[in-house]
Amino acid sequence: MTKKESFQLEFEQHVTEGLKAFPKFLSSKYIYDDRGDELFQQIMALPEYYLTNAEYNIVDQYKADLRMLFENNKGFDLIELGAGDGKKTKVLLKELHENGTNFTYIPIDISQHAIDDLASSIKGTWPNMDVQGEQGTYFNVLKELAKYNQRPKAIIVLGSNIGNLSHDEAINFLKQIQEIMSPEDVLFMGFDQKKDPLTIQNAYADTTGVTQEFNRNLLHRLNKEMQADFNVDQFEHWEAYDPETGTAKSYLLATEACDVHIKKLDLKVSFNKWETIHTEISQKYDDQIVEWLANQSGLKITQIFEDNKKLFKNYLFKK
Ligand code: AVJ
Repeated sequence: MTKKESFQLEFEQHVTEGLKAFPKFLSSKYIYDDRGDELFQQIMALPEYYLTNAEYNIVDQYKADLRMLFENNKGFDLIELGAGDGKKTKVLLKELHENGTNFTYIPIDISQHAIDDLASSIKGTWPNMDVQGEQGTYFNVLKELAKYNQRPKAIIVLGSNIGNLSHDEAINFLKQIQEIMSPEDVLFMGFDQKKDPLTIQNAYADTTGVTQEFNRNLLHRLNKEMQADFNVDQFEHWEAYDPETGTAKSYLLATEACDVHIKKLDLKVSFNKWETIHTEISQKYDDQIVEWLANQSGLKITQIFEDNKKLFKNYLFKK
């Protein structure tokens, strides 16, 4: 089975499980096809979506420190999980390039389209940069990453992408990273911070409706790829941030009772009026939670970086 086929099979199994369950769920990782990537780009450009600018500020402010932390006389592999469009990483790539640093950039993303775009835009800017993109989900790719063991690694995970995972899943993810790290390797990861709940709520319930389209893209994908007959307009985006747990949850809400047929899965699904499909969590953190996650996964926090508006933090971990 090709990578693509096994991914599709996983997707189909997930949809069957998630839509038969009560309450229903679908994972946000399946939002990201070409259209989903494009919608996420639009989200990142929203004034309400403060995360991207905040982390950009951190990388820009501390790029020289990061270069010195990552640099190594043997050269190093810069592995990025969930690279996306690489907007923030390019600041770091520029810094490394201008200082003649010896490294290979290995961007990994669930979207092949994102990887191809990123690789070609880097080739355009820095023709001699060594770039080896790979398509895959974090968990599948982490297994393959063990092969990068010839020289030190700097593993980076930006955007608070870890926030899409429950704490248990996050610990599992961090443990898998920890297992492929050598004592000299570093992990640099972004964690969006707890803050005024309204700021968070607004970041995920924008007034332009882009986030709604992003969330609805899951249903468009089921219509396209699994011959489903969702009337997508009948599903509304709903966002709920709980400041106690720090979890922002996204839902698709059926505004009318309806029956949906997913032909490819031979599955009929009924929705009551106001029934939900839970689609995403975007977890918010503080130092205590991150320390606990690190502890649970055998990692140590060695440095903390914060943006100028104190909205977001990046943590440096070692084994
Ligand atoms: C890409 C997972 C970091 O949860 O903030 C943005 C995705 N969802 N708006 C996030 C997202 C709705 C984003 N991450």
